[in-house]
Amino acid sequence: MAPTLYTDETPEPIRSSKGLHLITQSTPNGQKVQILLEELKAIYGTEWGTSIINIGTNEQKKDWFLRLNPNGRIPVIIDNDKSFSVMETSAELLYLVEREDKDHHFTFTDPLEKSQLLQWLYFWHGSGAPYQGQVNHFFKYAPAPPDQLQYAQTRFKNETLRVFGVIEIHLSGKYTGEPREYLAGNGSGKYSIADIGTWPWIKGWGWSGAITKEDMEAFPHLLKWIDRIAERPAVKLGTGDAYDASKRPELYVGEKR
Ligand SMILES: N[C@@H](CCC(=O)N[C@@H](CS)C(=O)NCC(=O)O)C(=O)O
Repeated sequence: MAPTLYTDETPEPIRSSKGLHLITQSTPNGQKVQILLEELKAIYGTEWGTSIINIGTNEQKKDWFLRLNPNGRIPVIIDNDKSFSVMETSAELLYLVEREDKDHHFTFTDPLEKSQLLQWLYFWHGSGAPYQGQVNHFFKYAPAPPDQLQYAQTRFKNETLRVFGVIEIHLSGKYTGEPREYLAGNGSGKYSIADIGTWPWIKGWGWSGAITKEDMEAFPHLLKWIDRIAERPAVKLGTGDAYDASKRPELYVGEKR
Protein backbone atom coordinates (compact mmCIF):
# COMPACT_ATOMS: atom_id res chain seq x y z
CA MET A 1 0.00 0.00 0.00
CA ALA A 2 1.37 3.44 -0.91
CA PRO A 3 2.15 5.58 2.14
CA THR A 4 -0.22 8.44 2.89
CA LEU A 5 1.80 11.59 2.48
CA TYR A 6 -0.94 14.02 3.28
CA THR A 7 -3.60 14.69 5.94
CA ASP A 8 -6.36 17.27 6.25
CA GLU A 9 -3.80 19.61 7.86
CA THR A 10 -1.47 19.51 4.85
CA PRO A 11 -1.72 22.88 3.11
CA GLU A 12 -3.96 22.62 0.04
CA PRO A 13 -1.31 23.52 -2.60
CA ILE A 14 0.81 20.63 -1.36
CA ARG A 15 -2.08 18.17 -0.91
CA SER A 16 -3.23 18.71 -4.48
CA SER A 17 0.26 18.85 -6.01
CA LYS A 18 1.17 16.65 -8.96
CA GLY A 19 4.58 15.35 -10.06
CA LEU A 20 7.51 16.92 -8.23
CA HIS A 21 6.86 19.39 -5.43
CA LEU A 22 9.43 21.32 -3.39
CA ILE A 23 8.83 22.65 0.11
CA THR A 24 11.51 25.18 0.86
CA GLN A 25 12.69 28.47 2.26
CA SER A 26 15.56 30.21 0.48
CA THR A 27 18.26 29.29 3.03
CA PRO A 28 21.55 27.65 1.95
CA ASN A 29 19.96 24.20 2.26
CA GLY A 30 16.85 25.28 0.40
CA GLN A 31 18.99 26.86 -2.32
CA LYS A 32 20.85 23.62 -3.07
CA VAL A 33 17.65 22.00 -4.33
CA GLN A 34 16.26 25.21 -5.85
CA ILE A 35 19.44 25.55 -7.95
CA LEU A 36 19.43 21.95 -9.16
CA LEU A 37 15.76 22.19 -10.17
CA GLU A 38 16.51 25.38 -12.14
CA GLU A 39 19.50 23.67 -13.81
CA LEU A 40 17.31 20.68 -14.76
CA LYS A 41 14.60 22.97 -16.07
CA ALA A 42 17.12 24.78 -18.30
CA ILE A 43 18.27 21.50 -19.87
CA TYR A 44 15.32 19.12 -19.74
CA GLY A 45 12.31 21.36 -19.11
CA THR A 46 11.79 19.69 -15.71
CA GLU A 47 8.59 20.89 -14.05
CA TRP A 48 7.75 21.09 -10.36
CA GLY A 49 5.64 23.02 -7.89
CA THR A 50 7.05 25.11 -5.05
CA SER A 51 5.70 25.90 -1.61
CA ILE A 52 7.54 28.23 0.75
CA ILE A 53 7.21 27.98 4.52
CA ASN A 54 8.58 30.25 7.24
CA ILE A 55 10.85 28.14 9.47
CA GLY A 56 10.75 31.00 11.98
CA THR A 57 7.18 30.00 12.86
CA ASN A 58 8.11 26.31 13.27
CA GLU A 59 5.72 25.22 10.53
CA GLN A 60 8.27 22.45 9.86
CA LYS A 61 7.59 20.94 13.30
CA LYS A 62 3.88 20.39 12.64
CA ASP A 63 2.48 16.91 12.08
CA TRP A 64 1.67 17.47 8.40
CA PHE A 65 5.33 18.33 7.75
CA LEU A 66 6.87 15.62 9.96
CA ARG A 67 4.93 13.06 7.95
CA LEU A 68 7.03 14.18 4.96
CA ASN A 69 10.28 14.66 6.89
CA PRO A 70 10.44 13.43 10.50
CA ASN A 71 13.55 15.59 10.94
CA GLY A 72 11.36 18.71 10.73
CA ARG A 73 13.66 20.68 8.45
CA ILE A 74 13.54 22.12 4.96
CA PRO A 75 13.89 21.47 2.10
CA VAL A 76 11.73 18.46 1.23
CA ILE A 77 11.05 17.04 -2.22
CA ILE A 78 7.83 15.14 -2.86
CA ASP A 79 7.50 12.88 -5.89
CA ASN A 80 3.72 12.53 -6.22
CA ASP A 81 4.14 10.09 -9.11
CA LYS A 82 5.56 7.62 -6.59
CA SER A 83 3.86 8.89 -3.40
CA PHE A 84 7.38 9.37 -2.10
CA SER A 85 9.04 12.13 -0.09
CA VAL A 86 12.77 12.79 0.19
CA MET A 87 14.57 14.49 3.09
CA GLU A 88 18.25 15.52 3.49
CA THR A 89 19.59 17.79 0.77
CA SER A 90 22.29 15.48 -0.59
CA ALA A 91 19.78 12.64 -0.87
CA GLU A 92 17.39 15.07 -2.59
CA LEU A 93 20.06 16.10 -5.14
CA LEU A 94 20.84 12.44 -5.82
CA TYR A 95 17.13 11.59 -6.15
CA LEU A 96 16.57 14.41 -8.63
CA VAL A 97 19.53 13.58 -10.87
CA GLU A 98 18.53 9.91 -10.87
CA ARG A 99 14.98 10.87 -11.90
CA GLU A 100 15.71 13.70 -14.33
CA ASP A 101 19.35 13.93 -15.43
CA LYS A 102 19.34 11.16 -18.00
CA ASP A 103 22.37 12.57 -19.85
CA HIS A 104 24.48 13.01 -16.70
CA HIS A 105 24.96 16.76 -17.03
CA PHE A 106 25.36 17.11 -13.26
CA THR A 107 26.81 13.67 -12.43
CA PHE A 108 29.25 11.21 -13.98
CA THR A 109 29.10 7.80 -15.63
CA ASP A 110 32.72 6.90 -14.88
CA PRO A 111 32.79 5.11 -11.48
CA LEU A 112 35.88 6.95 -10.23
CA GLU A 113 34.52 10.37 -11.17
CA LYS A 114 31.22 9.38 -9.57
CA SER A 115 33.07 8.37 -6.42
CA GLN A 116 34.81 11.74 -6.42
CA LEU A 117 31.41 13.45 -6.67
CA LEU A 118 30.12 11.47 -3.68
CA GLN A 119 33.26 12.16 -1.65
CA TRP A 120 32.85 15.93 -2.00
CA LEU A 121 29.07 15.89 -1.66
CA TYR A 122 29.40 13.93 1.60
CA PHE A 123 32.38 15.98 2.75
CA TRP A 124 30.35 19.15 2.71
CA HIS A 125 27.17 17.49 4.05
CA GLY A 126 28.99 15.85 6.98
CA SER A 127 32.03 18.05 7.59
CA GLY A 128 31.15 21.50 6.27
CA ALA A 129 27.51 22.50 6.70
CA PRO A 130 27.29 21.35 10.34
CA TYR A 131 30.23 23.59 11.32
CA GLN A 132 29.21 26.63 9.29
CA GLY A 133 25.66 26.18 10.63
CA GLN A 134 27.03 26.35 14.17
CA VAL A 135 29.02 29.49 13.30
CA ASN A 136 25.73 31.07 12.22
CA HIS A 137 24.05 29.87 15.41
CA PHE A 138 26.72 30.97 17.89
CA PHE A 139 27.44 34.34 16.24
CA LYS A 140 23.84 35.30 15.33
CA TYR A 141 21.25 33.53 17.42
CA ALA A 142 22.55 31.89 20.63
CA PRO A 143 20.61 33.39 23.55
CA ALA A 144 23.48 33.40 26.05
CA PRO A 145 25.84 36.00 27.54
CA PRO A 146 28.94 36.60 25.37
CA ASP A 147 31.34 35.11 27.94
CA GLN A 148 29.53 31.76 27.61
CA LEU A 149 29.79 31.76 23.83
CA GLN A 150 33.48 32.29 23.29
CA TYR A 151 34.63 28.66 23.30
CA ALA A 152 31.89 27.54 20.88
CA GLN A 153 32.43 30.57 18.63
CA THR A 154 36.17 29.95 18.37
CA ARG A 155 35.76 26.20 17.92
CA PHE A 156 33.20 26.40 15.09
CA LYS A 157 34.82 29.33 13.31
CA ASN A 158 38.18 27.53 13.28
CA GLU A 159 36.63 24.28 12.10
CA THR A 160 34.80 26.10 9.29
CA LEU A 161 38.03 27.78 8.18
CA ARG A 162 39.80 24.41 8.35
CA VAL A 163 37.16 22.89 6.06
CA PHE A 164 37.46 25.87 3.66
CA GLY A 165 41.22 25.12 3.70
CA VAL A 166 40.57 21.50 2.69
CA ILE A 167 38.57 22.64 -0.34
CA GLU A 168 41.26 25.25 -1.12
CA ILE A 169 43.93 22.52 -1.21
CA HIS A 170 41.73 20.46 -3.55
CA LEU A 171 40.90 23.34 -5.92
CA SER A 172 44.44 24.74 -5.96
CA GLY A 173 45.93 21.46 -7.18
CA LYS A 174 48.57 21.77 -4.47
CA TYR A 175 49.23 18.01 -4.47
CA THR A 176 48.26 17.18 -8.05
CA GLY A 177 49.93 20.03 -9.89
CA GLU A 178 46.62 20.73 -11.65
CA PRO A 179 44.26 23.45 -10.39
CA ARG A 180 40.56 22.64 -10.58
CA GLU A 181 37.49 24.66 -11.53
CA TYR A 182 35.00 22.27 -9.90
CA LEU A 183 35.05 19.78 -7.04
CA ALA A 184 34.64 16.50 -8.94
CA GLY A 185 35.66 15.06 -12.29
CA ASN A 186 38.87 14.44 -14.19
CA GLY A 187 41.23 17.25 -15.11
CA SER A 188 39.96 20.59 -13.90
CA GLY A 189 36.61 18.94 -13.08
CA LYS A 190 33.03 19.39 -14.19
CA TYR A 191 30.22 21.35 -12.50
CA SER A 192 28.11 18.76 -10.68
CA ILE A 193 25.83 18.25 -7.71
CA ALA A 194 28.99 18.19 -5.55
CA ASP A 195 29.35 21.91 -6.31
CA ILE A 196 25.60 22.54 -6.05
CA GLY A 197 25.55 20.89 -2.61
CA THR A 198 28.44 23.01 -1.35
CA TRP A 199 28.24 26.43 -2.98
CA PRO A 200 25.09 27.87 -1.34
CA TRP A 201 26.74 27.62 2.08
CA ILE A 202 30.25 28.79 1.26
CA LYS A 203 29.09 31.76 -0.83
CA GLY A 204 27.47 33.03 2.38
CA TRP A 205 30.74 32.97 4.37
CA GLY A 206 30.24 36.61 5.41
CA TRP A 207 26.69 36.23 6.66
CA SER A 208 27.41 35.54 10.33
CA GLY A 209 29.95 38.35 10.61
CA ALA A 210 32.39 35.84 12.14
CA ILE A 211 34.50 35.20 9.07
CA THR A 212 36.30 38.24 7.70
CA LYS A 213 37.64 39.24 4.29
CA GLU A 214 41.13 38.83 5.75
CA ASP A 215 40.29 35.25 6.81
CA MET A 216 39.12 34.52 3.25
CA GLU A 217 42.37 35.79 1.68
CA ALA A 218 43.86 32.40 2.56
CA PHE A 219 41.48 30.76 0.04
CA PRO A 220 41.98 32.41 -3.39
CA HIS A 221 40.88 29.36 -5.40
CA LEU A 222 37.78 28.95 -3.26
CA LEU A 223 36.86 32.62 -3.83
CA LYS A 224 37.23 32.18 -7.60
CA TRP A 225 35.09 29.01 -7.43
CA ILE A 226 32.38 31.00 -5.62
CA ASP A 227 32.39 33.65 -8.37
CA ARG A 228 32.51 31.08 -11.18
CA ILE A 229 29.39 29.30 -9.98
CA ALA A 230 27.56 32.54 -9.11
CA GLU A 231 27.66 33.44 -12.83
CA ARG A 232 25.44 30.52 -13.87
CA PRO A 233 21.94 31.64 -14.90
CA ALA A 234 20.29 28.72 -13.06
CA VAL A 235 22.20 29.62 -9.89
CA LYS A 236 20.93 33.19 -10.14
CA LEU A 237 17.38 31.90 -10.62
CA GLY A 238 17.68 29.36 -7.80
CA THR A 239 18.81 31.98 -5.31
CA GLY A 240 16.61 34.80 -6.60
CA ASP A 241 13.17 36.36 -6.35
CA ALA A 242 11.35 33.20 -7.47
CA TYR A 243 11.96 31.80 -3.96
CA ASP A 244 11.53 35.01 -2.00
CA ALA A 245 8.25 34.72 -0.13
CA SER A 246 7.83 38.50 0.02
CA LYS A 247 7.96 38.62 -3.80
CA ARG A 248 5.95 35.41 -4.32
CA PRO A 249 3.28 35.52 -1.56
CA GLU A 250 1.15 33.06 -3.53
CA LEU A 251 3.75 30.34 -2.80
CA TYR A 252 3.53 30.81 0.95
CA VAL A 253 1.88 28.03 2.96
CA GLY A 254 1.33 27.69 6.70
CA GLU A 255 1.90 30.23 9.44
CA LYS A 256 3.64 33.34 8.15
CA ARG A 257 4.75 35.01 11.39
N1 LIG B 1 20.97 18.01 7.10
C1 LIG B 1 19.78 18.68 6.63
C2 LIG B 1 19.75 20.08 7.20
C3 LIG B 1 18.48 20.82 6.85
C4 LIG B 1 18.39 22.10 7.68
O1 LIG B 1 19.09 22.28 8.68
N2 LIG B 1 17.49 23.02 7.28
C5 LIG B 1 17.30 24.23 8.04
C6 LIG B 1 17.24 25.45 7.14
S1 LIG B 1 18.82 25.78 6.39
C7 LIG B 1 15.97 24.16 8.79
O2 LIG B 1 14.99 23.65 8.28
N3 LIG B 1 15.93 24.71 10.01
C8 LIG B 1 14.73 24.75 10.77
C9 LIG B 1 14.80 23.99 12.05
O3 LIG B 1 15.90 23.60 12.46
O4 LIG B 1 13.75 23.80 12.65
C10 LIG B 1 19.77 18.69 5.10
O5 LIG B 1 20.85 18.71 4.50
O6 LIG B 1 18.67 18.65 4.52
